[in-house]
Amino acid sequence: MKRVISSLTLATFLVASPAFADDIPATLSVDTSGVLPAGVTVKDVAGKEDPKATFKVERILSWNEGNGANIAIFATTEKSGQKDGDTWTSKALHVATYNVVGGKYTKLQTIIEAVQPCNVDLTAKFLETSIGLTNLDGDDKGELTFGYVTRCAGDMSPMSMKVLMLEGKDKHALRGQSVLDLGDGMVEGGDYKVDFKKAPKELVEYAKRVWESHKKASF
Ligand SMILES: [Ca+2]
Repeated sequence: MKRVISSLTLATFLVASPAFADDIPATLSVDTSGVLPAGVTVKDVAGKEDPKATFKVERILSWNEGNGANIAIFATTEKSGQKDGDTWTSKALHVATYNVVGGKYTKLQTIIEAVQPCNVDLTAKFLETSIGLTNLDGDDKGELTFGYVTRCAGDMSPMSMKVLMLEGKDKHALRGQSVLDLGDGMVEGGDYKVDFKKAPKELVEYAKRVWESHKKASF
């Protein structure tokens, strides 16, 4: 009798869980070689190619979903110069997503977050452990989540912080400030606004958990 129940349970599980939707996160691979795919240019990712700036590919995520292969390129552009005796640095974060079919790259989304020339302390970085692929709503599209912080300030103040979730051509965001620990139990920042439009609630709940676990990011 026990064996029969086990078989029925397995059959029910297979019917209730479309293998494809469940498989999307499992197809994820990460490339940190720093090399752009042959079908993508620096201008595609960064919006322009500046010979005075250093363009760096941090990582490329690849996965399969309903429309075929998808990639997400995480990159930065950084530039420094001297003016009036000061060193000025600007830095931009880039995320570009593509659908790849038959070697042809079709752009889905471009995210650019730039910190303008800054002559004090500059921070602009992806929160590495926030980067992940899910399919929480079980459809045919993966959700790419990532957070980042930016700041140009010479004093102690919270950073601008965002947690974005990209699904195909949809973009959802939490936008606010990181938490700055002032000591003696005092904190500043940590608030955010939710811009998830009509996304299923499991998506925004996941993003909020990512926010909570990264809001104390260091400069
Ligand atoms: Ca999905």
